[in-house]
Amino acid sequence: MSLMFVLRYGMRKAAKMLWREGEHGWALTVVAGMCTIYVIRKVYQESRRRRLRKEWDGTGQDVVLLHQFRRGRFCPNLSPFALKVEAFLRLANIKYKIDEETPFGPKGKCPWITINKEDIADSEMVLDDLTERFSVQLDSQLEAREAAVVESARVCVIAWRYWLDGCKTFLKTQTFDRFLRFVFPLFLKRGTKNRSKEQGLGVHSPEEIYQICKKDCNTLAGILGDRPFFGGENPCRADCGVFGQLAQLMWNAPGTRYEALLTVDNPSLALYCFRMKDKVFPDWDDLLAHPI
Ligand SMILES: N[C@@H](CCC(=O)N[C@@H](CS)C(=O)NCC(=O)O)C(=O)O
Repeated sequence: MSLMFVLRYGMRKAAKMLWREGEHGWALTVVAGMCTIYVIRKVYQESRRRRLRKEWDGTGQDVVLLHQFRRGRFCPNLSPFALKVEAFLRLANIKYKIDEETPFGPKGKCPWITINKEDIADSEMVLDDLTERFSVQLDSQLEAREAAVVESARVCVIAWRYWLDGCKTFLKTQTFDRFLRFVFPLFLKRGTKNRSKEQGLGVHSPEEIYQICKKDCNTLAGILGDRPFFGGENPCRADCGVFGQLAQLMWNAPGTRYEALLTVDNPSLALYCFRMKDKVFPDWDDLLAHPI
């Protein structure tokens, strides 16, 4: 007796039983409805996955597809890591395109890239890969000790995130349609509170986070000194990471004491941000999203 026969026989028997017991008709309808929704959802997901894969893979040989959040109103990206990758692509003269439809990648984080049909997640791993793949020489002017000091600036991750203030600045600096503008505050506050605890920063009080951030800014200002860029006369790879972080304070925290950490307490860092903006993103204003 073949397996198919057993399955078909079992299914026919089960269907007969359910239909015979009329009072269970509604239950059958619900189950059948749920199964249909499940199948439609699966089919939709699969066809979307295939469509996207085709698009990503068709980006072009040696052209990077950078998957990131949509443009912000005052800064091209609210992800410091995405801004870092984009700055690197520009400094290294690597051709790239932007995808805003799928900002979260294989590791569940933004940004990530696709290059020559390969997906790479985590900004630092992206930069490692691209440096090797395209023989990028952004750090060639640095001596060993200088390179180590600059790297310490890069790992000095600024303790500010767009979700730290219950998403107030997030809503102010990003663009959404009316529906999302209404819905986001309802869900984001709670969601981001939990995420921030998992990430680590959320266990500190707002004052403690501010103090951590202040200390980091002072350290960065000390490392920069009176040089135009962390790499010296020209930006190096670490400048991309530092700029990605500082740009969030400079442009994505308007009117807050975090912005003042640069504009008032460490003007050398504010000037640095403008210098990087002019050098790497001369089209900054064109990239910005405008209120919907
Ligand atoms: N180490 C990662 C960090 C990326 C990251 O944390 N991205 C944030 C956006 S700024 C994110 O995707 N957060 C979403 C989440 O954690 O669920 C990198 O350098 O790319």
